[in-house]
Amino acid sequence: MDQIKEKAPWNIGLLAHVDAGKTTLTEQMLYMSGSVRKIGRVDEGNAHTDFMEIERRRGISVRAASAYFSWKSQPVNIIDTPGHSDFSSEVQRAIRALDAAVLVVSAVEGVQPQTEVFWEALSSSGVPVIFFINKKDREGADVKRVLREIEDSFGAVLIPSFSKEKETMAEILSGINDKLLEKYVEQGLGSISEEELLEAYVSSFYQRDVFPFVAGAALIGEGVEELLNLIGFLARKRKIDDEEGGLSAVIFKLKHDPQMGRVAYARLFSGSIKNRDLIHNVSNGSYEKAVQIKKVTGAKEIDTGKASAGEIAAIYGLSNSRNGDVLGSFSHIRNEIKIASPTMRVRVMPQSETEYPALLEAVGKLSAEDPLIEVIWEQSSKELILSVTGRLQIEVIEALLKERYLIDAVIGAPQIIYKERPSRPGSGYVEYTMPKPCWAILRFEIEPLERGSGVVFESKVRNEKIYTKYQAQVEQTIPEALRQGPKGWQVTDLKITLADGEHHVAHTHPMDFILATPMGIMDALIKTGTDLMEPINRFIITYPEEMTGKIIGEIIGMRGTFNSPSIRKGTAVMEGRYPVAEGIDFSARFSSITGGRGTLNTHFEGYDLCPPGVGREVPFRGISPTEREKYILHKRGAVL
Ligand SMILES: Nc1nc2c(ncn2[C@@H]2O[C@H](COP(=O)(O)OP(=O)(O)OP(=O)(O)O)[C@@H](O)[C@H]2O)c(=O)[nH]1
Ligand SMILES: [Mg+2]
Repeated sequence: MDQIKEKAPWNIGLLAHVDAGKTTLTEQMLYMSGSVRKIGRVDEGNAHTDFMEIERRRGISVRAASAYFSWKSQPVNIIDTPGHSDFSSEVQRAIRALDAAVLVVSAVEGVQPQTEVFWEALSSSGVPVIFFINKKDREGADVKRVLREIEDSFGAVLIPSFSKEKETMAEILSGINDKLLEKYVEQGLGSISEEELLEAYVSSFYQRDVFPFVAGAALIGEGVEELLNLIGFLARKRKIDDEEGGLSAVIFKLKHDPQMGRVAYARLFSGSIKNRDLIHNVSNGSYEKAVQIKKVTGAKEIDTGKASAGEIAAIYGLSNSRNGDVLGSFSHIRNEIKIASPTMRVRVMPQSETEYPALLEAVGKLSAEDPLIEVIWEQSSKELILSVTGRLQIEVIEALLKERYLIDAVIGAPQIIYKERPSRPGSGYVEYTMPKPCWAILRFEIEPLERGSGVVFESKVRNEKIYTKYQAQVEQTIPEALRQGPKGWQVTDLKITLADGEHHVAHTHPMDFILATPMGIMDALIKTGTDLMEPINRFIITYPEEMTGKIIGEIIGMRGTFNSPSIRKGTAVMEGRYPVAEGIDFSARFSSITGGRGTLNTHFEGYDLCPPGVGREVPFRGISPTEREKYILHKRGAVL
């Protein structure tokens, strides 16, 4: 039994800023471990984990791709994630399925804003991290400087991989491990056995007290064997998942098979599943039967009919499940740390009206694979709208529609997704007692919160006035109620307090509070008024020093702000932020200004208030709670 458990694959993810070398490193690991016979190259469009047509064409990863290898008989499942911020949702989901992560940092460019974002997400999720300092072979590489940068920016205690000398290990580890320190100080280095050192190394790694690092150059295979040995060593010592408990699993990849339909790849953290089990999708509340279960070991899917904790299962038959959904229970699954957000939307049209059903089905599948692509069907104007994270994602959607579904879609110009925030504190009231039979009375107080706070809910009402079960319904309906504010956009960064209200023992129907909540919230939002907020990107750029004037002009022109650039050997490095609305084409303009001699890294930072005159309102989609009678009839199902 122990033997089998030990053989469960370690699930590791490669994370980094764009172009750091994740795919190249993955390729090397697959090659050195004998998993692939011929080494592929990103630059030649034949890397194994960049298998999509567009990835090969552009030389950039778009989707998280998993591959498999075995190192010294330790199976490892490796997820190569994309670094471009348009695809951060892939990283966001992958993090939940990982045992550990390799954070790749370029020895030339060093820590980038994207590195910081991923580091924070991994830290909040409690994922152990190995650093791989890549591109040591390139001119301007400085491993020591980058290691210092990591220590300074992240406050991380770095430790060489275990092959390095014992004294360094003992010194670093005794700084963390009290038992070891005592022995080291009192009895000296000689008294510490290799075994004790190994044990301290492993436990400190899993507790995120130390972060092993390896430096190398993936392109020429330098440092890759050292990394493999480290991975193999740490993987063997991992803690075994809980097989006896109830099912707790997370879907981290979703595929559409032409014959078999939707296939969900789930990492099981607890419990087990077998063919024909009725599986509870706790993210959407549905129950679905698993038609077939295969155990995934790398490229092979073995038709075992069952899978258990620690393993990856390909589950067939979950046609309602989406990527990122949790199965069984949330108990063993990390919260999803939000690092991606759709900031734009585009209209998508087929060449002819008759293709709408096929287009709708295709975008529905894309949205299930990446739930951040929201599909909005505007019944009144017959418009199909998708929310997207950026220009590159639009390009990918266009390509996928063409390649996979043979649909030549016309994609409109991107429009910014704004948000709303209450302008001031205020309150709203709804008395839903007519037309009978119904009874739900609610009074809400709302107040704006700092940007980035999200939505906070609190209730001050006792159970005698509104039963707890109804209050739970109110809370569950809040996201729905905030989907569209008075200006047509999602409302956020506010606190909602359920201040007062009442149910009626005889007249209240089960759905009354669900129906009333949006009316009460909208009443409050109209009274307080709302301010528009716009998405902001952070950027870090490098460019030849003499172009500083031009670059600054460009950034000011986009309502951007920046820190004064630092200059290293004629190359300027500048950080700052700009509104997404003004920077939709920044990447293209930047490369034309610098003539391709610069680098640009951007990522979504958050929403900030629009300056006066900026932003736009959109009409309410569907029936607004402000049209009281129509809304009530509609919600009660009387209006088609
Ligand atoms: N000189 C040098 N070049 C490297 C090394 N590793 C990767 N590269 C090059 O860097 C570029 C980007 O490599 P990728 O492996 O695609 O980087 P990535 O992190 O997967 O990029 P995204 O998936 O797009 O985020 C390619 O041109 C590689 O050939 C290295 O160790 N040395
Ligand atoms: Mg890649």
